[in-house]
Order: sequence, then structure tokens, then C-alpha cells
Amino acid sequence: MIEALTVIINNKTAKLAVIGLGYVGLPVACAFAQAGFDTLGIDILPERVDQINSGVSPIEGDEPGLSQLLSAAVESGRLRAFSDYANLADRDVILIDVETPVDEDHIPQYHALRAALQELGPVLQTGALVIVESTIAPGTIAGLVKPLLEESSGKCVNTDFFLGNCPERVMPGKLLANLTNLSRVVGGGTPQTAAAMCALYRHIVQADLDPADWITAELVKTVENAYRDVQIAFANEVALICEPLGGDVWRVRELVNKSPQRHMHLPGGGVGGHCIPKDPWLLAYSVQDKVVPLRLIPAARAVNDGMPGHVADILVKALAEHGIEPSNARVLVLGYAYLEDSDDTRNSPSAVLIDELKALEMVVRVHDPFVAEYSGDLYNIAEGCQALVLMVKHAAYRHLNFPMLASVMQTPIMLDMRNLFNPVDVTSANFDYYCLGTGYIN
Ligand code: SAJ
Repeated sequence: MIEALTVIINNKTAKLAVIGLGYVGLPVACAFAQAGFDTLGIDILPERVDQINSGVSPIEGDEPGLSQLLSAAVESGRLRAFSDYANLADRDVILIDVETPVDEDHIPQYHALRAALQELGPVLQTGALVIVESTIAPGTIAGLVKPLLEESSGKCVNTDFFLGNCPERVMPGKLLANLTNLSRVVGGGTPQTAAAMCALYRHIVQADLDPADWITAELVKTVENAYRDVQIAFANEVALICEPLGGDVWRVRELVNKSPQRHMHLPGGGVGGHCIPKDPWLLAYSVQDKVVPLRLIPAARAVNDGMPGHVADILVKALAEHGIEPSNARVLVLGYAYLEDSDDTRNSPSAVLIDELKALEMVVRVHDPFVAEYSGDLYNIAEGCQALVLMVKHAAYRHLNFPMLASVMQTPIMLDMRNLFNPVDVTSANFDYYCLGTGYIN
């Protein structure tokens, strides 16, 4: 049966579906439709279904090529969206791209995944291939997806249907580029299933497609992001070391990275987004009932989660230099998105900082050119403030008019948590300047 499936994948007569039309699912659905596949999208949000069927992308922010691709796919009739799973009864390949968050105790929340599997099972046609693209804790395909789908479909994996895990590597702002240009680990329930999956992805991916088993695919995705989280935490911890020593972490990093095989990352005001703060916990969860003493991965999470608090500490001290109590402070946070030049605010470190400052009874204003509710005139918003805190290195902040800012502010204090500014530009406008990880803070 897998051979027959591979034939229709190769000649693009296989009928596809994507469940979950968000940051990942929508670009994937568009890419396969553009490649020539009859593609159905399923989403629980009726307004999102309507937007997509009218050729309008529901994804905010600048995603090069996505809007054009979507409208072309819908116009060609190769992409249609629905909310009703009954439309999946004739689908040969079904991709699942639903959210897989963790809760405050770092436990994976698979409600969306379970719901998708419960609804898909009854309509799953014999011989179909189901591929989970969502990021999941290693062991989830074997321990949750397989049994749940077998139960809801009454079918047996590798006999009546085929099951795979192919994690995505997209990133806001580069959704289509990453989808096309980054390699993918392709985890199949059997080598034949992995081969059929590679044949499918070959239609949209120009990079390596590396066949593997389920656990390998699940591990690669969570490990690559846990690895990045640990790297960032190391940079943040070096920043904390440099401050009392009068070092400059940015210069230290530059010179460390001249040493072969060194790739020290960038410190900052925190680690946000929908991947890096979550995926290390998915990896940790996979061994929670095994005797594996995890120390480094949770510690890295604690270091990164502690950075907004460190920024708050720097600010309190900077204000105190001018005899300003937190309860009398008015501060402006520059940047609310989790990443420069993005409108994505998921797990924003600035949101954590703002809560901490408000808990200290500060009046907190926010500016972010990419976030509608904060995209006012920066200089107007800064009026009467005593401090600016740069949290996100949006390009729009690269050339601020510091003399003008100083003229509208009560006491010009600048906290530069991303080493965006030239200290001379800031201090020459009579600002007190504090740059994360440097002797400006001690
Ligand atoms: N950050 C630092 N220092 C760094 C790098 C990042 O503080 O040196 C912070 C960022 O400010 C942000 C957070 O970490 O708040 C995450 O940044 P990111 O560059 O990792 O961006 P993400 O979250 O979009 O990460 C995604 C991931 N891709 C997927 O999970 C599919 C990640 O694996 C990629 O490495 C990253 O995109 C990328 O650079 O493409």
C-alpha cells in the first residue's frame, strides 16, 4: 500500500490536507498547492477559514511572498480551507501543524493535537499517510499519536495507515524561505514510510531530507532548540560576570569567537518566541519518569527567564542614582515583540519586564513599531519619562535622536539591553548610559 501511495505522491495526484493553518500550516499548505497538489486546509477558526478562502493571509507581519502565494493557490483552486473534518475523507496525506505549548509547570499541553487526532480518525481513509509537523516531546508519536489515531480510526499503523514526524524549522519573517531552504529530518514509522515522506517533501524542500525513525525526528527538533537556549544562557551568564568586573561582554564575545570552534551567542533582555522557551521543556519532559539527572537544560531556562528581572534591577539602581523611587518612576520600554523587526509577541521578555516594573509601582509606557497598540510617536510617548529601556533591536531604533529625546525627558537614562547604540552618541546627549554586560553597570 505504501508503494501505491509513493506513486501518487511522485506524480502529484495524491490529495493533501493540512490541519492547523497558523505560522507553520499555512505556508506549508500554500507551498504544496503551488507545487501542484490538491490541498485542503483545516482550521477551527471560522474567520481564519474565510480569510484564507478569500485569498487573504491571516498572518501579521512581513512574510515575504506568503500573501502572493496564498492568493495564487486559492485562485488556482488548489487550496481550499474548511473547519469540518468530513472534508478529509478522501485525503491521501494529512499534515498536522497544531500548537503544542507547555503549561506553567512545563508540562506539554496536547489538547489541540488530541482534538485533531480524535476528529481525523473516523474519516481517515485506508492507506493514508499522517505526518505530525508540530514540535512534540520525544516519544509522543509512539506513546500518544499512534495509539490515539489507531483507536479513533479503528485502523492499524503500518498496515492500514502510515505515520510520520517531520518537525518544521520555520521562523517568523522567514516562513517560506526556511520552509524551502532548510533541511528536514523525516521520521517514518518504517523506512518505506520515511521514503514516501521524503518523496513528498522533495516537492517543496530544496535542502537535505534526512530519513530517520520517529524518536530521532522528535529528538533532533527539541535538541536543536534546547542547544540554542543553552548557548544563549551561556552568553547571558557571561554578561552577568562582566558587569561587576567592568568587562564588556560584547567585545569579549567578539574576541572569544575568534578562537576556533567558538560560537558564543548574544546576551539580551530575555529569550522569547514560540520555540526556544518551550522546546527544552518538551525534551526534558520526555525523560521525566526516567532516571536522568537533568541539570544544564533547566538551569539554562532559569538563566534566560531571569534576564527581565536583571533588567529591572539595573533600572531601579539607575533611577536611584537620581533619587527616583520606583513608585515615582515613568519609564518607556522600547520593543515589545520577542524578536527584532518582527510583530510576533509570543513569550515576549518585554512583557515579563513590564509586569515586574508595574509590580514596583512604576508607570510603564511601551513603544514598538511592529505592534499596533504600541506603534505611536516615540518622542511623544517619551515625554516626561525618566528612563528608556531598549529590549528589542528593531532597525527603527538604530538612529534615535538622542538630543531630542533628552529634551523631552525628565532625566535622560538609557538602558541598552541589546548593545544597539554607540555609547558616545547617547552620553553626548547627557544620558546616563547602561549597556547590558558592561562596566556601565556596576
Ligand atoms: N536570542 C538571544 N540571543 C541570541 C539569539 C536569540 O537573546 O543569540 C533571543 C531572541 O531575542 C529571541 C529568542 O532568543 O527573543 C529566540 O530567538 P531566535 O533567533 O532563536 O528566533 P526563534 O525563536 O524564531 O527561533 C527559531 C527557531 N526555529 C525553529 O524552531 C523552527 C530556532 O531553532 C532557529 O535557530 C531560529 O528560528 C533561527 O535563527 O532561524
